[in-house]
Amino acid sequence: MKIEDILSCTPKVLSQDQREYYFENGCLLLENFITGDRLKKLQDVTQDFIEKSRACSASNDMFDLEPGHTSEHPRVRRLNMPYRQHPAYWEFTSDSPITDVAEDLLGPDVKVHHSKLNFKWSDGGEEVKWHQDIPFYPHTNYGVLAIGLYLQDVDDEMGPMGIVRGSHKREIFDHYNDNDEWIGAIDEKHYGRIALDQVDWLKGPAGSVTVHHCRAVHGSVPNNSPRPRPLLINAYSAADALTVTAHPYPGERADEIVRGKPARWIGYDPEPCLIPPDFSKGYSSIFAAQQEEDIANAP
Ligand SMILES: O=C(O)CCC(=O)C(=O)O
Repeated sequence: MKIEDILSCTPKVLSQDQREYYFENGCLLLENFITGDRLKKLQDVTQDFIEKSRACSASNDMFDLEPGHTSEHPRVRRLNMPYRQHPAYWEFTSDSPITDVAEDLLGPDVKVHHSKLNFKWSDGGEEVKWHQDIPFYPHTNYGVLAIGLYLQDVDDEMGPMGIVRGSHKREIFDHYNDNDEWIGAIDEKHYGRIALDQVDWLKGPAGSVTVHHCRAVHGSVPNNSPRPRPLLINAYSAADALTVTAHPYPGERADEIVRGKPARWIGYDPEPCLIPPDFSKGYSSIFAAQQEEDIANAP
């Protein structure tokens, strides 16, 4: 849908100013947006998954673990596809105020693309290098975004999500290195073309929500604080934006309609998008790709 058509629909939860800020800057922060029992339930369920991770000694379909993870001192990088792991996550993804945010910014017909919970553990939880999301999952148009929920208070010391304002309107960068290997990040040699002096560092109390456009350049620094920084991310697309390459997390509820109805017509945007590796052969995570851990078998 065109931006003006989206803006002409009555919003569910955002003000018109917030929607306009998003379309202009490619990002948005909603402080204290999720509160009370809904937040507490997600915090409790997440704590149970951390306990469960103690039984794992290597990354698997559920957990992406940091190299230093042990049963005594868990260090979880990511819980993969949380909404497949527990109904509380699915309820949050499919029918909550963040689904309303997706609708206010994508239009009335919305699909969920995938979900992940990035922990960015305390005392060195890994950075996420500057990247754009859309090269990981190209769609026929750019009506695609990601919404993050901070499950704990997040300050500057904890590696909050940083988003380069306005970068969604500029170029899509290469995410391969000079050897044609997928690195899931923008090579430093291109940093001169990113406006790194225009970063919004999105932080706030537990329950604050971040939104970023699929073309927005974003990343986060390591977490050197003594507190983990769990960020529950759900990515959505407009119903008329169809995926054109293999889904990184195929299967249950990938690309399921969560608002409105399926599209009858495909929406196309004219600008080209980088093609990722063939993820039908397996996908591990952005962390593994960026740290060049599994580069041979993951993307
Ligand atoms: O967890 C973060 O700080 C950023 C996550 C992110 O950009 C991603 O997983 O694509």
